[in-house]
Amino acid sequence: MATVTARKKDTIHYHELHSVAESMAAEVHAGLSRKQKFLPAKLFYDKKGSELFDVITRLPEYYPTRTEIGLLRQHAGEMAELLGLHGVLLELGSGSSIKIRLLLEAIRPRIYVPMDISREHLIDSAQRLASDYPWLTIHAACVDYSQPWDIPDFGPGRYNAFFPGSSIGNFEPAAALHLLKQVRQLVGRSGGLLIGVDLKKDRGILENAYNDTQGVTAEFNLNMLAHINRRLAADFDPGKFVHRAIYNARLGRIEMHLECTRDHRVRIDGSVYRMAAGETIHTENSYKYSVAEFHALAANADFVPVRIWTDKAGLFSVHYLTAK
Ligand code: AVJ
Repeated sequence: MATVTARKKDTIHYHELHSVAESMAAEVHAGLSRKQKFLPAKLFYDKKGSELFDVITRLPEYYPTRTEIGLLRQHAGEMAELLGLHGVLLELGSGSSIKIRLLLEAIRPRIYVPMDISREHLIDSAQRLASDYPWLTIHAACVDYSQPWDIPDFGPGRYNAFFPGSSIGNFEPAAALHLLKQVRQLVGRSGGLLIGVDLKKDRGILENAYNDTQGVTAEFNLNMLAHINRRLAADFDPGKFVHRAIYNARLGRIEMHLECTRDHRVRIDGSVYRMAAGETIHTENSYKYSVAEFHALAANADFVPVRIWTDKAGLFSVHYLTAK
């Protein structure tokens, strides 16, 4: 276990659980070798990408974040009763500081364990929380959810996981199930999961949320190429790509692509990939679930639904589930 000390007084415990860099090159090569080129969505989140995502969460078209925050604010008391006080709180994806602050203040956990793939973002936000909540012990863990991981034993007590933002939607259904099973292992037999899940709805609302008029989502999508250029000494020309986001109703998911506008050859440490004008790189899936669909998925991971909160317009859902 390593300890990272920030600007003197704010101390958090830091755990490096995966060497994220090693697998990155292999995944990029594998994805670009497919007929439909593909790059995993986790590659959005370098420092710049995490910052752009923060901006996305405040866009008028991007309803999920503000709707979920509204549900957390409105029902924090009831959530605290269900999750219990003074336990261990694990968070998958240390994303929005507003959401975690609402929950931390409501349930006052003994230990808070933020887990995220973006190391700098994880440490920055953990350190800010440490200075604002001196009563809280924080163990930040850098994790790649696509690989199995374990956390240190934090002693007895109730373990709850918080997985906000509908980030579960980034996983293929089979991988989502696998991840929920993993979370079920982490929280144990007396544990629970509070999870935000974006609901199926009208195509127009969905597509607008991923095609904002200010072009921030486009910038977020394109930034993945700059991230890969920097990390793998590649030479993508982001100027030869445009952002595309469409709802695939058959599969119940928003798909984001980077469409190549002119023939392009990209060199990535020794290998060359050719792209033709019109060809796309598929960069993200964001699956949407009906309540029934999500309950079925959770049941397969040995979770039982306890409570669900949704907004009046039926845009977004927050579920509390406990171990079966
Ligand atoms: C963080 C994965 C939930 O899918 O809505 C936002 C990411 N991508 N705009 C989502 C995202 C484009 C977001 N998740």
